[in-house]
Amino acid sequence: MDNIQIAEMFNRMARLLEFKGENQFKIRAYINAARSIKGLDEELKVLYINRKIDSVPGIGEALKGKIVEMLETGSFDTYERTVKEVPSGIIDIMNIPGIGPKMARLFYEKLGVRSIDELSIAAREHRIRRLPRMGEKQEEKILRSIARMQLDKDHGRHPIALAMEIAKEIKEELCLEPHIENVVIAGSLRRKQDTVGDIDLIAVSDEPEKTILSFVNMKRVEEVLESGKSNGSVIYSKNFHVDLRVVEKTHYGSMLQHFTGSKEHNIHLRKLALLKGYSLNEYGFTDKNTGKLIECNLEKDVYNFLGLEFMPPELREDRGEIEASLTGKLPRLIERKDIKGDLHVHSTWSDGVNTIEELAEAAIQRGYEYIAITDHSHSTGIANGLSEKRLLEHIDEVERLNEEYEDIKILSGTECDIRADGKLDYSNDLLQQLDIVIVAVHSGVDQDRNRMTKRIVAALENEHVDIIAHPTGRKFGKRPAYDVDMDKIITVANDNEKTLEINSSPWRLDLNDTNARKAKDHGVMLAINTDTHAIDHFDNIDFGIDVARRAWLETDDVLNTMNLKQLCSRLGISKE
Ligand code: DGT
Ligand code: CA
Ligand code: CA
Repeated sequence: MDNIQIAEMFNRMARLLEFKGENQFKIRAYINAARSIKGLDEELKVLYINRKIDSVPGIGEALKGKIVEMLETGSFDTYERTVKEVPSGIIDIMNIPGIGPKMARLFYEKLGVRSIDELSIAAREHRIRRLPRMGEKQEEKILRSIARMQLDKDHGRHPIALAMEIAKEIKEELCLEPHIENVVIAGSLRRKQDTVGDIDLIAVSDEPEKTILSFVNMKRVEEVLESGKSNGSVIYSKNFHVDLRVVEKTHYGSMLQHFTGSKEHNIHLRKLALLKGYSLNEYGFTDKNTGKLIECNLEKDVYNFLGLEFMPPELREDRGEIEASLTGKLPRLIERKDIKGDLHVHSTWSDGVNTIEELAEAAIQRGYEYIAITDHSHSTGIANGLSEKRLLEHIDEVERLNEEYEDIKILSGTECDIRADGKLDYSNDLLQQLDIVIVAVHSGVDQDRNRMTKRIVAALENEHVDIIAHPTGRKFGKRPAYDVDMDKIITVANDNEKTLEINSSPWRLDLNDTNARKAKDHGVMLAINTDTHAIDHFDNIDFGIDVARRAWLETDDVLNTMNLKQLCSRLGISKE
């Protein structure tokens, strides 16, 4: 940890204590210490290594102890305990500009508000303005701050698909150098997060300085931020920040593990290590008594040393994976080979660029057992949606093609609009004639939470509906998710045995990992679909699988891992 991070942690602690209404002296001590630390010339890390923490002025003994704890473990015990006493969403609320601990406490005590979501609901229901010292203006200001925060959060982050392309390009360029043995992806990109802040790479080489030179001199580097002995940092084209660490083989496993993160996962691992009497960092385990360093050249050795099974990077978020590993209960994550077909595909009948035949051929090439052709319905007037008459012709055409193809089953389907009032674009009579019915919201996306939730619930309660596509409607860089009560959607989906989609388009990735995990935990099935509009889009399935893996999904959780027979039985399709 560097000085800024340590100071920030003390500031956070002060805010937590203030929220809890603790003693002002205690709170001031943390704030003052944070200020002194920010003013230091030397890094505490360095002082610690040289055993000089005692010489730092303006900080009491107790807080110095906490600094040492942070340097060794990434956190400190009283912080961890305090954080547990405060609902986790409260910390997010205190981070909203203009809202401090006192206001957060007021909202919590008077309105039971425990998260930004709940705060935003309370403001929209005009419950904030009725509180003491609050009013209409404050209420509006809070809503504006929340909206701005949401955009800032996405700002500067890149969709995984773009980051992956850049990372592969860099890897190719660097691997041409004779002194570089390999380049591997780490950080959030290796964990397959849907967006990444920056790209983290590890180069394996015996010549670190030469490797860094190659890195900072790559063709498309626009600015060099750091060029150290074994680490570099650059701005690459398209405004990508890229970090590189050079590592020798002996501690490759330790470095890869550390640099893959997440930070929260690493902090948890370090705690386990400390319990065993070791400190853990990117170089390996250090025995606290003897000072002896144990390097891991394989990543799995880091986990095994702690008595854990190796775990896929997608799980490393400290969302229960370490506990699951300790009890041998890690999920067996879904893989590409488990996918048996694609249930959301557009053809030239609406706004796709390929004919049904071309799509069927491409699906056979991929080894699929089935695809569903789900062209748009007509209400939005865009996307060349099908009228009732054309839909009937579409059904006939699919039936005719099924006679032709032996290697694949083509399901006749629709992506039917859910209108603003929750009604569907086609009559039940018509929907009944289809093999599969996907429904989705494409218009009126600004509806308030209540109406949007009711609208989707109404669609889920229609007996002919099978899947809801891209359930929150978010599009990176364009619009955030609709305001919708996802818990309610999940409950209704479960009651009615409906499937929620993970849309694999890299601009959507919707549901996201946390919502998909929630759906799984409530027994709801998911379908990983590509929403293909051109045969190349079938490849996007990998991005959907990434989300599914981050959501802990196993084959049983995913509709399109079923073989054709199982699928037909689940969808109630009699004709095979
Ligand atoms: P990003 O870039 O915001 O999408 O997310 P990450 O996870 O790639 O974060 P980044 O690039 O800041 O750091 C890469 C990894 O390095 C991170 O996942 C874990 C490790 N790391 C970075 N800072 C810390 C830290 O303060 N403590 C610990 N324990 N690990 C850290
Ligand atoms: Ca990163
Ligand atoms: Ca980084």
